[in-house]
Amino acid sequence: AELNKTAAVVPESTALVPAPVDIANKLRYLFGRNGDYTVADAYQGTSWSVREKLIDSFNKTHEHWKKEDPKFIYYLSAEFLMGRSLINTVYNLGLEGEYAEALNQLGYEMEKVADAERDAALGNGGLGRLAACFLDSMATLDLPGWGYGIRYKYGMFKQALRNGYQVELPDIWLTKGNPWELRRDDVKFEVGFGGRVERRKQGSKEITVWTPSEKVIAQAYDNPIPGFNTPTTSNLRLWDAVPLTEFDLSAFNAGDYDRAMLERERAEGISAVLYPNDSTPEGKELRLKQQYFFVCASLQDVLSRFKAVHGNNFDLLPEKACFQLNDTHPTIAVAELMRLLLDVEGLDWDKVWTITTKCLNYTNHTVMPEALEKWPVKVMAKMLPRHMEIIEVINEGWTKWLGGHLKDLAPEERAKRIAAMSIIHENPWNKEEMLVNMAYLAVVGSSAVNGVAAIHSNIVKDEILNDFYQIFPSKFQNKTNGVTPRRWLAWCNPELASLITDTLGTSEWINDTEKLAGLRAYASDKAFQAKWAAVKKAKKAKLAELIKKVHGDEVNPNALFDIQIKRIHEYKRQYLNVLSIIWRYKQLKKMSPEERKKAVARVCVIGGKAASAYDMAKRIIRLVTAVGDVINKDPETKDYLRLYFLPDYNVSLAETIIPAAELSQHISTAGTEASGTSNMKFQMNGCLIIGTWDGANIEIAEETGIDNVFVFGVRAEEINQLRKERKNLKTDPRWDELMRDIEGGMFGDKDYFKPLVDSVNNMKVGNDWFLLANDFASYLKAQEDVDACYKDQSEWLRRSIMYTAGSGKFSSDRTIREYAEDIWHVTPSRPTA
Ligand code: 7GP
Repeated sequence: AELNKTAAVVPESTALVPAPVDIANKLRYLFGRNGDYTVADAYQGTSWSVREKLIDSFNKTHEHWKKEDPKFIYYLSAEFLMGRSLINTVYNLGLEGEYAEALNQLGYEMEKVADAERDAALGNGGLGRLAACFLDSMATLDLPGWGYGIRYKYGMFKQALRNGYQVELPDIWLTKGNPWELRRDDVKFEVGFGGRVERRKQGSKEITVWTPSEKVIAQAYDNPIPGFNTPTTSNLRLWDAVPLTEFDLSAFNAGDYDRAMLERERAEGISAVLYPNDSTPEGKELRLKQQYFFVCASLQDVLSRFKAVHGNNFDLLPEKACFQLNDTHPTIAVAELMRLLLDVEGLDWDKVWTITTKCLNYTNHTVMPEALEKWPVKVMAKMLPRHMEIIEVINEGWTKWLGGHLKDLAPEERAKRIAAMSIIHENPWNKEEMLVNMAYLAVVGSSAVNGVAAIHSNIVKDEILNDFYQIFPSKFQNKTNGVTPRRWLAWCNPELASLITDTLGTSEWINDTEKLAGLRAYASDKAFQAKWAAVKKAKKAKLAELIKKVHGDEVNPNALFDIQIKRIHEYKRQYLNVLSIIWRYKQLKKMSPEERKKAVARVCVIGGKAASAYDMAKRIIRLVTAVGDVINKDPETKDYLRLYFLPDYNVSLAETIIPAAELSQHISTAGTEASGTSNMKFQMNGCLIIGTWDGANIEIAEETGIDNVFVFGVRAEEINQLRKERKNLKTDPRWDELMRDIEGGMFGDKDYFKPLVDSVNNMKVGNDWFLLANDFASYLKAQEDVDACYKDQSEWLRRSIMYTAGSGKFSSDRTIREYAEDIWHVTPSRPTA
């Protein structure tokens, strides 16, 4: 019988229970704890209490959106690097006073309690963290929108150091339960793989039937995303893979225990681990399986909600839903949306193609050629036979259309161009193998294609996808990245935030970062500079504490804190940084004690993970730790120079490091870093930048005033030519000396460092691909400029203030507004408070 739905009177929220009581209740009834709490308990009690407020807000928002039926943006991403949630949730919901007070009454400090939370590390680096910032901004701007991804059981590996070498440990993050998610037992979809495709007659029509050989269930988990200063709480829906049948009892009864467990293992394997790669794809079948798994579930989910309201009126779909493909990882969506509308809904090809291309858009996040995903046709045909057929038909239509479009070209030239733009093409390294080029599929199947900083979008147009740009110039756009000023300034640096608020007389800058420009008026004000310096000093003390905890060393709190944190990659050139540190060390060694006293003291910090299979990156980490081992112990220089590798760099560590940084390094070879986003976080926190003319550094320099930034190195336009000439480069004698030092065993581990030396050795054709030697001298010069500036503290502080003042553009609110207006055509819809 139907339940009497109107009989239940649901109280509107739990908000009436005082927070301290509620926390104690949660501990009592969820964990069986009665007093004698640990900090970890305090975290659990607080977060399960806050969760209820979050869910109230989430429910209200979604009731409102259900009623209004606005157009939605769905952000499809294999990665969401969310970090911790407690502080963000409490502050975004405006509950900080209430909960700080409650914890005080129980004898705890919010900051310490928050520290007990594990990071949700379902992403590798920039791309995944950008997705997390975007969700914060979408909710804050009241944009109807959800994220869709995978609920990995194990996220980004934990990095530890053993004897100075990276070791990878599993990230076991769900064992203590996750208060920030909500399992939706009513939301699950079947996802199939493999099997065969047949045509069958159905009346007068021929239909296509795909019978997968393997099926799993995608189980939805909702992760509410609270906006700031708004009643809106949106959603990140993550899929967990579970078996169709819970347990094969007959196999078990027949004594075959392994077979009884098999289906569960196979299913759970799909959402088990995040591929720990940044910029390089891991060409494994499981990865394609993961991609299809979450795309298939997400599209079915969206279509089922659409149909519940609009029935089969699919012409309306592009007015109600659009999807952003976060790099090529979700690109199978092109074929999957086609399949669902063709085979399941029975629409015809032309209509389906129009709908599909209207609904999808694609963002490119890297210029690294190895990261442009290509799947062997064989693999795709086996795992997704129907999708392979659809891609073949798309490609036939596309190449045929191209033929017409390029009819004025000479036949040979035309054939060449078509071959170069075909979605399915030969593997250049193995002519036997055919590949599906996912970036090409994404471009052909989308309405808009964008890069993530001005220079990068130009490289996308002029180089990476130039053929396509020539044909569809208006498809290509730029959307310069941004970061959320909530997490990356207001919440991670409350001291600076309150100084800014006091000075500007308003906290409106948290929603409108352009207001930070008001700080420019105070940049040279000595009294203000002193306050600004005091905040930086306090944040430096926190980082010094952390260094002490990890390495056992006290560092000079008056030294210049010089930071480089990001994934370890040859193109990001941590190696170049180390070389300049070695050079600095050698100079200090040569100085008299008197001379040394005049030198600018530096504490250098490097942090970042190397992909597990990236051998050269691991050697770079070992070089950092080896150099640190030598210089941190040297009694002559240790007051003037330190180098620490901080292991397990992640979102939470960044929240401690960035506010403390005085100089940050963004020194990629020009034209290689698509944008960078930590550069924006450092800028917001008043940290000066030493950097190349690359990615978003350029726009940051424009906003901050180029004279305030330490820019060095060759320009992107010169790179191709310089690479050709690299083997004839006359290297700087200082460079040669450093190469000999490392090769000669100055830091031990000679043999292990040999490939590193060889990788930038000018004697070998094609080496030093990232042109470290070319930029070395100008980098050292820029470092001298840094020292000179730091000696003039008032000038340094003026610049520091100018950085924060110039960071208005780099709020992800601005980025998201641009996506919403230029690509998504989604407008705000705010529930009433
Ligand atoms: C990164 C880019 O390297 C970085 O420059 C950019 O700021 C960030 O995306 C956000 O747009 N790319 C990745 O993290 C990545 O994995 C390969 O790219 C797909």
